Amino acid sequence: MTERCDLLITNVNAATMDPSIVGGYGAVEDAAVAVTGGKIVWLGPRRELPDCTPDQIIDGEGQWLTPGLIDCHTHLVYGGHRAGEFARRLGGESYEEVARAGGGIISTVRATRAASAEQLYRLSEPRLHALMSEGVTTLEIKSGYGLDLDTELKQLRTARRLAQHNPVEIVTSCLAAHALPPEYDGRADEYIDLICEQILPAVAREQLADAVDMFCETIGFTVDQCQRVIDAAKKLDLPVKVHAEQLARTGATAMAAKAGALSVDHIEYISDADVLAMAESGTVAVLLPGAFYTLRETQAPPVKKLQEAGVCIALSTDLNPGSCPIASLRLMMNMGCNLFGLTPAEALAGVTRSAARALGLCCSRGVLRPGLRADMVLWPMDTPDQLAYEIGALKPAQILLGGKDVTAG
Ligand code: DI6
Ligand code: FE
Repeated sequence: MTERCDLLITNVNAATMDPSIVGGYGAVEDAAVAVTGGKIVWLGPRRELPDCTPDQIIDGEGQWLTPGLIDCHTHLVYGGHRAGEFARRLGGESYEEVARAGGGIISTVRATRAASAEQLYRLSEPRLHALMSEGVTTLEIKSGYGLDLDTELKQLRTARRLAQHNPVEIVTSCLAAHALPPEYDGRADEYIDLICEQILPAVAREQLADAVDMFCETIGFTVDQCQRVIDAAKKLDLPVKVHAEQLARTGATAMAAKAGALSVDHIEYISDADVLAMAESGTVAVLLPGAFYTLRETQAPPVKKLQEAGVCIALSTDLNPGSCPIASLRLMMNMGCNLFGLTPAEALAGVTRSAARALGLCCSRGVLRPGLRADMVLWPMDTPDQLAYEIGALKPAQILLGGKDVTAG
């Protein structure tokens, strides 16, 4: 390869997360990485680097290089906050009781409907920056706090605008089937009509969503209602994701696996049969330890059974005002280990290659391999175990998005 390349990163230890390379991190020590046109064109031991003429060289000074982190499940765009509700739950009220008493998601819906698009943008950008400062280069943002046509569109447009004005990749999911809006009290099937006949077609026309999500739960929608949303999404050629078995077993995961969903998220209450169905369909398990922690849940998802069945396991923040007001993906790695028994390497896989798979993006990112995006983070650490082990002080030394330096000043 005598030709030039845009960038050469040398003198680094690469945690490629490539499952074809031996070891939990797919590590290549004393490596070099060549980048052209925003993509990795060569990666391997530095001593094997063929002649090349880079326009720019980064000396990694022996630091570790990982894929850019991916947060595959957030509700980052919303108005208001729910601090008062947090105090009520500490006082003994359950999440369901608060929701049934008109609080919960519906209180954030009121605040989000009342906020202008500009206000929503201003409220959401600091949450985005918090994740980016941790090395997040791709994230997913859901709607779901509008529950009417105009506000669902307002939320999704805000997410697209955040992507236009920040050096980060953002994909979106329409989660209009998040909760029943007060104006449809007792008329859930009619609200599902609105989603299938008006909201999803309008979202698709404006290409505002890359997937469709739904809350299939005792305080959300039934399997039959969610199946209708899945059918409508398929008609629009949009992939689906499901908030499933978070608070009880409902049959949501079985429905999602049968539909070939990209992912099922939460899944604390899934059965052994659900695990096999996910293994069969290739549906990714997205674990959300922050919501488990915040809701002081005690039933953990069956991680060992998922691993034994070969189900792909991702980790995410579920950043939202109610069940996880925590803008830290690194803390989720730590919680994934401490609360769900993952190893540090499995936690990093959960926020890189598995998270990419949960978004249908594994052909473009999540692993350091030739042909994939040069989304990479340089870390001043001795071992990648430190990413799940310590929270707060260990910050990225450099963040590259498509080979471009986007490290915040
Ligand atoms: N499950 C959750 O934990 C979040 N949404 C969902 O479907 C909670 C959202 C909120 O409480 O605002
Ligand atoms: Fe969620």
